[in-house]
Amino acid sequence: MRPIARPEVDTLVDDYQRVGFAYVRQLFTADDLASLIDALDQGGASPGGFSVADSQGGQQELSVWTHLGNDLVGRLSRLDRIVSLATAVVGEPVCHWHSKLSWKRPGTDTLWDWHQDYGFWFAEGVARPDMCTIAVAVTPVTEANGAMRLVPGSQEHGRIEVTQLGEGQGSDPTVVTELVETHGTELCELEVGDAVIFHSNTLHASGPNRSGQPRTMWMGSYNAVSNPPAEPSPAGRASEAIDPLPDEALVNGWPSVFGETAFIDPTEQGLTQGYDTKLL
Ligand SMILES: O=C(O)CCC(=O)C(=O)O
Repeated sequence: MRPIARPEVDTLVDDYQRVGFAYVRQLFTADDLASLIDALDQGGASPGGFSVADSQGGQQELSVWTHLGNDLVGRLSRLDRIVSLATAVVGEPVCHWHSKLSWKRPGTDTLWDWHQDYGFWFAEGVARPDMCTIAVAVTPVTEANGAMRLVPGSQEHGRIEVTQLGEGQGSDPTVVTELVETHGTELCELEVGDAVIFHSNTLHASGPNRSGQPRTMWMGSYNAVSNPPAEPSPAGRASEAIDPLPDEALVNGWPSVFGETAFIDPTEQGLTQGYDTKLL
């Protein structure tokens, strides 16, 4: 794993504050992620998966977990290089909110409607949007296979109301249209191991996978320690600052890839967030 030097982090924090997101190219190499890549059934469902409806009648697939075990995915969310980036952009020690895999099978028409993550997290009683997500490409992520689009500067708008969009959920479309027209959008294409870190109020969306290859991203979300949800979370979200693991913990010594991970069942745990949700 390449070293991440202070000037790179400073530039990243500047970008994040200015436009609401920043890239870290080759945060991991494909070799660093090889065991995770091998463990995923790239053409089909990932472990613990469920789907949420989108506005066009599609079902967007993902797996989510909050408890971090000693397995590979439990360690990934606690790695020093991840936690230190989240801490740098949030500006204080962070706790783990949740981690997920978000994937699009080859030739599927599902999409993520325009939304801010904080729109949903606010509904769990979190007072401030001092939260971020780090997305890492597990496959190449391209326009053809459904890369995210982000709206630069949208984090400055503040929270937008979440509204029903067909069977799905997303940010109020009137505000989205205005922000897309005034700020434009940026396509977020990633090579395997590249990362993008984005603010919880940054508007984002992604389109269908029209390619013959799957599109998979790991996403870790983090919250400022001083910003806990109002009620104890039904998902068991953490409230203590993460004690980071050395980066080598990703490649050495873990007992399994997913063996200690308890995947969230959103229907059982009251976390459907208004989406029409199905277990896979
Ligand atoms: O996977 C994607 O394209 C976006 C996922 C996303 O926006 C989310 O999980 O909130």
